[in-house]
Amino acid sequence: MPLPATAPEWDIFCTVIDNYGDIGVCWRLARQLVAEHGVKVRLWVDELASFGKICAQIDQSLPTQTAHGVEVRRWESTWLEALPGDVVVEAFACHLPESFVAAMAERRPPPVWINLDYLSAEAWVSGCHTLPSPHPRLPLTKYFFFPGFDQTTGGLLREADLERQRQAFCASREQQAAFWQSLGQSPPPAEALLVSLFAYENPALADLLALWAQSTVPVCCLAPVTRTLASIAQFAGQPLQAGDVIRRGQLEIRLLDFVAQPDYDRLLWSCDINLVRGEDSFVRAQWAARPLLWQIYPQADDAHRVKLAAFLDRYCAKLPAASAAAVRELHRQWNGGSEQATAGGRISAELWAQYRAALADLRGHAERWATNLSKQEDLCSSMVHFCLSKL
Ligand code: TRH
Repeated sequence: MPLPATAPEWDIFCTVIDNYGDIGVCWRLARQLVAEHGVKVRLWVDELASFGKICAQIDQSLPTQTAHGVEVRRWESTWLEALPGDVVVEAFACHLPESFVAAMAERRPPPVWINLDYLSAEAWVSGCHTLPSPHPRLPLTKYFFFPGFDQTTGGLLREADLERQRQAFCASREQQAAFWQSLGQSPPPAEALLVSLFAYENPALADLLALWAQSTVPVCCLAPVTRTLASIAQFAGQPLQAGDVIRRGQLEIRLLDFVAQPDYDRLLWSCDINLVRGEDSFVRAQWAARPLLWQIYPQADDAHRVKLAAFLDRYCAKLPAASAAAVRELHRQWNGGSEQATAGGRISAELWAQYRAALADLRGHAERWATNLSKQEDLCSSMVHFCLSKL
């Protein structure tokens, strides 16, 4: 479909609830719109501190700045008037300023208004993707846009060049060496099982660390400093910070500074197993085509358990039974262990051994999974095409 003669203008609104996922997704979408679709993007963000962690160029003191071709605006609590663009994306049902919505209604033609929702593998998503929701008073329609795992959804964020970049990195010792050097790290030992660790507080982490220390093969755990720091320090028996390296038995833990998004991809591409969380790192681990262990973002009403089950049903469908059982049980324990939200999971030596035995299967499976998913249109492109059809 041809693009309009002048670059379309999009406004993306993002509130940072906690963590990095909301801004992580919005920032990725914004960059891809600029780089691949010739869109002019204004990204409105209510908090720049988290943003600064995943993009070093962000200057938290500035109300307006440009990074990677994206105009970044601090979304102040007192809204200053602004003219809406051709498309307005409200990320994760963040509430748009009333006067901005009024300006949207006055614009001719009115902007295409999208609510970008959270990712879920549940079947109902297909039926809700692109559903219109007319505004109760104004001549505006909001459309629900759902990321997802099949063609009936909006797909997943994936840059056009991502797989080519991954393959080039995995084939190049020079690129890998330069990557470790850029992190201030020596390359991890070639014989070690490499694991990246990005998780929330998790009682089962103590089990994993102890099992890795007693492992028959060396394990090197690369852990950007985040909410797991206290558990790692407790395991080590000493206070820790980014840059520290500790060794216990067969386990070496390297605590890393939070890295920029593109470097986080390289970390995932480098590891044998990626422990990821939330939404965006979970998707990136799938594009890394390596086995993953997902800690889902916990929701008060336990809705996350249904989401986790829906994903595992899809992910395990084509795995041999024993490997599927190991993946399911490890995820169950890593996500609390029982149906009671307060219970903590436990990872036994037997469960870890079952998972290790499945690892070769899981590696091939992760590659096939990524290849299949990449046949689907990516989320950014499908959103652009949807908006063009409504403009
Ligand atoms: O930070 P998260 O836990 O975010 C969560 C989820 O998005 C959840 O759905 C949402 O409701 C909640 O926040 C409020 O996990 P997520 O989604 O993986 O986001 C992390 C981002 O940080 C992702 O874009 C990857 C990036 N990242 C880096 O850039 N560098 C790093 O070193 C690491 C570890 C992550």
